[in-house]
Amino acid sequence: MTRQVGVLIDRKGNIASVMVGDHKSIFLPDLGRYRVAANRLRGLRYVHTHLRGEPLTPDDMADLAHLRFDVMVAIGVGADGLPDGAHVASLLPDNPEGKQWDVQEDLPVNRLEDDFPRFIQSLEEEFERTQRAYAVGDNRERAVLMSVTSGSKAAAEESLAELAELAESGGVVPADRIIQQRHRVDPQYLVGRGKLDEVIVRSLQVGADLLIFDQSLTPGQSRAIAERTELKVIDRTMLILDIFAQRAHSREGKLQVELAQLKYLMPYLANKGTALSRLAGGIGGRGPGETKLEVDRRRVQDRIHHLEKQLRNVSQRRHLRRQQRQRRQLPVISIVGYTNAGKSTLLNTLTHSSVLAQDRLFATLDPASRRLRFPRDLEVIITDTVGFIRDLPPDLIAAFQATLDELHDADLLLHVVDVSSPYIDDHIQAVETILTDLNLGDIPQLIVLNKADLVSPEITANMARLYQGVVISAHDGDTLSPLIHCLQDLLGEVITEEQGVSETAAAVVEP
Ligand SMILES: Nc1nc2c(ncn2[C@@H]2O[C@H](COP(=O)(O)OP(=O)(O)OP(=O)(O)O)[C@@H](O)[C@H]2O)c(=O)[nH]1
Ligand SMILES: [Mg+2]
Repeated sequence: MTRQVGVLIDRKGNIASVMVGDHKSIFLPDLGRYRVAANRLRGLRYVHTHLRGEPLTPDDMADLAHLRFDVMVAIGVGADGLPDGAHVASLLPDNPEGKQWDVQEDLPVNRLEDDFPRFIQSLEEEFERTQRAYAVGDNRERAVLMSVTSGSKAAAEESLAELAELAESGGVVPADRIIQQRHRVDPQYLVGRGKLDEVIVRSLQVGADLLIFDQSLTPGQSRAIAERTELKVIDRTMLILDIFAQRAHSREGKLQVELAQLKYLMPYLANKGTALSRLAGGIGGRGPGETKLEVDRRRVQDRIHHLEKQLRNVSQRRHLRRQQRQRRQLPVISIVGYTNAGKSTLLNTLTHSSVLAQDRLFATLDPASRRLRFPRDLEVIITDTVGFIRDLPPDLIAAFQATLDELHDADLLLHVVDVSSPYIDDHIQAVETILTDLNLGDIPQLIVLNKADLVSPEITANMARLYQGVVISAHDGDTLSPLIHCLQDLLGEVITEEQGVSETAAAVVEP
């Protein structure tokens, strides 16, 4: 007897499959027919023989994890062909030790007669009970966040913290975070296979069916990972695009987001794999205005052309509006800054208006302009626009060109910074980089250190010196007078400089 024999048994005790392998392993059949939600056990027990009495192998444990079997049993076969002891492993619900599975070795085979239905029922109940701890009061989707890095763990953690905020903003509960440090990424799965199996078990433990990578995935990787894990798989860019899709309200915003999404997703449409079809509808697959993302490549190409044409029209109209505004010669102040820094709040407090301000990333998508009259009888246009984030997807910048172009009209950029963020330097740097990329580096800029109420006065004083900024608390109108004074002075300079130019221009135009 030189071959292992295995059977798959369903919950009712029926044999679903019989497999014959070689002396040390068995090739498992495709379990596509037994697909279940990624946060459930498979409903199949896998019982197979081991010919040398060897314990469960790493391959056995990998199969247990990635196929989420109810239990994995290896029965030793004695020289007489009769069963020896059995090794039994099952996946564990969330536990303080962070264990993924439980193994019992050398059980007498007759002990296996124990009531399996009762065992599996209580195991499933325990899974449900512990999963509930991660469901935050509702049935929002839950996600495991994954980062693969060759850099420091601290940097990866910082980046995952932001990814968690993005997930929250997108309406997803970030249930757990996993980091893998490796020198070179795995070409197929980005992470090592063992780590990916750990992710599968973690998803089961926390009841997640979504896996979000902090790093960009190639279409091939996202397909391979989705196939192995049976999870929905998206990357940071897709998550940001999805948030934008949820927030787009204006016609222009919708056109821009759909264009960015289609351009980003285009390569994923090459093969109609499971990866994309699984996304249709849920997070990562939401189109603006609930248009389902088309899965047909050629039609997508047509749609991209159509959108580009419409956007050209929109931006022409926008251009006209801007010319009219320029004719009125009101100076323009544009508020820029990292997302969630408090830009919209500042606009609201300054102009007594009520544009949406929320504690979530990318609350603002559509730009808003308001008139603002200063005490010294100076009137300006002040605009609030979409927030920035590090590694803003290039397709998104390209698609938002029309919106961002408005910033070129600004006479002054108010760069709002959240002083209470531990990542203030990174945020300022990210904004500076984007401003330079957009050729806005030459516009006069004033750093506004916001949320001063959240840190001590000593810290804000230090920051003000370090960044040469004005300290405010955008919530509170009473804190804004230093900013208003500063703006009047700066604008006074800008305007006297500009008036020289526009007077000559006017002299030329007029007959
Ligand atoms: N404590 C405190 N919170 C503030 C202050 N200013 C804004 N916030 C809060 O910060 C959060 C983000 O404010 P928003 O004005 O929406 O920020 P934003 O920069 O427009 O953000 P996006 O549009 O998402 O890029 C909201 O919950 C505000 O209430 C402040 O001075 N102090
Ligand atoms: Mg805003």
